[in-house]
Amino acid sequence: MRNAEVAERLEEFADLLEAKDVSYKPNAYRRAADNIRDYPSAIEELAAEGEDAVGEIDRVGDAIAAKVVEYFETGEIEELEELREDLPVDMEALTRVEGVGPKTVGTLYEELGITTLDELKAAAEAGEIQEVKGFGPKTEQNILENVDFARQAGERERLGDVKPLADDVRSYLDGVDAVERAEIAGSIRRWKDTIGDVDALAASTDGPAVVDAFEDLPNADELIEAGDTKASLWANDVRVDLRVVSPDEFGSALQYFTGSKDHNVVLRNRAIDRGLKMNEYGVFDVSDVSDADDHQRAGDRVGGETEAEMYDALDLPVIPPELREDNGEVEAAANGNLPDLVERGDVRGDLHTHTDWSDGSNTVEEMVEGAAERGYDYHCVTDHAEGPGVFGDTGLSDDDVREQADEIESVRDDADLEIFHGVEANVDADGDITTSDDLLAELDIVVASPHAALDQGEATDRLVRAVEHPEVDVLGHPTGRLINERPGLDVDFDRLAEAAAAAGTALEINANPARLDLNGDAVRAAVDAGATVAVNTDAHSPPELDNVEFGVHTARRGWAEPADVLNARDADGLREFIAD
Ligand code: DGT
Ligand code: CA
Ligand code: CA
Ligand code: ZN
Repeated sequence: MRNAEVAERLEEFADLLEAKDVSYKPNAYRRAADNIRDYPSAIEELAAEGEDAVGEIDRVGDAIAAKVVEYFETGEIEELEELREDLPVDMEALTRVEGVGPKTVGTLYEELGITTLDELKAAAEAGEIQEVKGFGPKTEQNILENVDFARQAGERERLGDVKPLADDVRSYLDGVDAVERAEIAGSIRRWKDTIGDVDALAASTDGPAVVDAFEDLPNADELIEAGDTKASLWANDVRVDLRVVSPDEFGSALQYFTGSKDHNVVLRNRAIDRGLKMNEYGVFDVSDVSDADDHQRAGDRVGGETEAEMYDALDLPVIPPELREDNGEVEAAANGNLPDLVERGDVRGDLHTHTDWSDGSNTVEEMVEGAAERGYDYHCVTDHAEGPGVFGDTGLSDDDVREQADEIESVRDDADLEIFHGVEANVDADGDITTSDDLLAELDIVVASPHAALDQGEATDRLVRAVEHPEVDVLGHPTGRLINERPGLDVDFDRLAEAAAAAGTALEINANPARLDLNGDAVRAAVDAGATVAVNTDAHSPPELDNVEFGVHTARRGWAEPADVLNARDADGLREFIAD
């Protein structure tokens, strides 16, 4: 299916038109792009039938349908090529800077000839931007503050965007005859929130056969290189590296390529202290070997077929991949102090979810059913209360929330699990909660989240004030970050965690892969301070409840055990925590 590819072209078209100050048309292109992207069958097949068939898609008018057909017939859209020539800018990168939209890009190109992020940064540093009509020192300052973030964001992908591809690669390799075992290693196996590339590993005695099959990966766009036991390609704009290793070296390769690099350095030093040599081929006893450095495989092989053998040779238990970041995990393992990490099965319910009462897409009943299907003990309904940063009229008034309570009561009668009725209240720029205390006191559970003033930088006092509010039970997505889009609030997590622990308020790990907020490091600060965390999906539909997986692994990156996680408690335990 090439729907996403076509949608991207149309979106680029929309951006370029907007940059040239064309009104109305850009939105028509964007709506068409959305509907083509979501269309359940292949756009290239419709295009082969002609313009009328493409025009059957909702919101795709004659003009756009013609361009889609042109794209498949000629490989390009002439008008788009002309726009590109007229405005040769790196639109995708430039609009990644917060506050810079296509119009700004158009103006900065006209006035200053800016086409790239580097040029944008240089112009801001030279004070040229504030001289442009319609811009001022504040805009320039804003660009300076956000341009580096935008550059980093271009280098790494969100875990949630790459995980499905990685899963595809793994199951594809699993299905190749010559492959005995396949795994994804690297940062994906460690569940890092952003990903540089995908590291696939296959055990086989026939490298060339596996590499051949890998080149035919259905998601592959372009081959980068291929050898007998190694290959790299681009798939969905992500680089995928494959290494084929002999089955008896699979454990050592998996350990090595899982990383992190820093974790491996600590292990290798521990190996040296024990007269051992450790690398992707195994662990070797080199105490009687003089030229061990000259050979990858030297001395007596102690282990390497399994990952457990690698750690065992160093007198260590297997360290869970999420901990392998050189944050004291090797020392903890050596002392028998590794945490007994929380698992997905420990989670008994979601504390932060939405329904169609606010901006969710499903009814209370459907969401509750989704929770029941996932085997949960309880489910919390926490729709948006009106307040700063809550989009349009999606936020509920006090009256709406009270009306919703009646519906919840009726769903409760038939439900197989407990339902807690709550609200997602708003933390304003001063840390005050913008919903009345009266209403909050009537509800079972209160999640409070910052939705506005998310670019104000240092915000520890603000969030401390929110967690100290007597009615707040959970601080939702504390920093408000959106990975690769918005850095979010700058928070001293040690201080926030102490305040949360003292106030008996849980800190959310928002499991939406665009957020993962708190991140692993912040969870670690929470756990160390004795604060309680909650793994919530913020689901707006039943399938999104499955994002809990990303939250659980983020909790694990923060060394969280079940006892640290509020929604690993049973309903009584939860009630007890939120009662006071
Ligand atoms: P990424 O791709 O930037 O998200 O992060 P990783 O951790 O997947 O890093 P990557 O893809 O460069 O390499 C995969 C693993 O291979 C890495 O975590 C550890 C191992 N590795 C790669 N290069 C080296 C190296 O020079 N020394 C050591 N000790 N390990 C390495
Ligand atoms: Ca990688
Ligand atoms: Ca790599
Ligand atoms: Zn929410």
